[in-house]
Amino acid sequence: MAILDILEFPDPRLRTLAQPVKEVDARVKKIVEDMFETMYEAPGIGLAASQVNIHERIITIDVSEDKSEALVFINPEITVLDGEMETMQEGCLSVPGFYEDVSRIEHCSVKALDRNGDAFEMECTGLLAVCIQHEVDHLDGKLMVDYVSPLKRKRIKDKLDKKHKLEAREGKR
Ligand code: QAP
Ligand code: CO
Repeated sequence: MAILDILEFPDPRLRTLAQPVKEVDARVKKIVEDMFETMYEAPGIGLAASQVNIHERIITIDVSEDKSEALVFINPEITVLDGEMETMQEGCLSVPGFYEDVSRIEHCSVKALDRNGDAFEMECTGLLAVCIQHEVDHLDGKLMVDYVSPLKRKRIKDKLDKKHKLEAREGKR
């Protein structure tokens, strides 16, 4: 297993449209294992392959308190189950240190392949519903910051640009 580098906003690679996985083979299983290791180490509750510069439609999520509910969604497809919206403060490993209110569908269903390549469907509400929508956005090149005002987005960009310059000077990135 390996811990992967996480791309951070405003890295343009985060805007790449991820491609569907053709076959859930050993290569894909290795990506899933590395994504879990990276996500748990961060620590985070959700990670999309796009965030580790792998532009394939793979998501790992664990919203449990004790890292006991590892979920894998390969080629996920979301269907809306009712029109209710819910606003939640979200964070993102690609936008470290920032937490913003985002409004999303409260109740959805997700069809996907699991880590063995078997199809499943899951109804999602609450934090899981928010998280799966946040991660599918990543696969489509969309970020949490796209939901905030342009002024706020600019402030976040400027602060992260500064952080990245400091890290470059210290040889971290
Ligand atoms: C997406 O985000 C999410 O800023 C997953 O310094 C988050 O795991 C969906 C993290 C909240 C719904 C609600 C963020 C870790 C982790 C940071 C994450 C940070 C360290 C974010
Ligand atoms: Co994110």
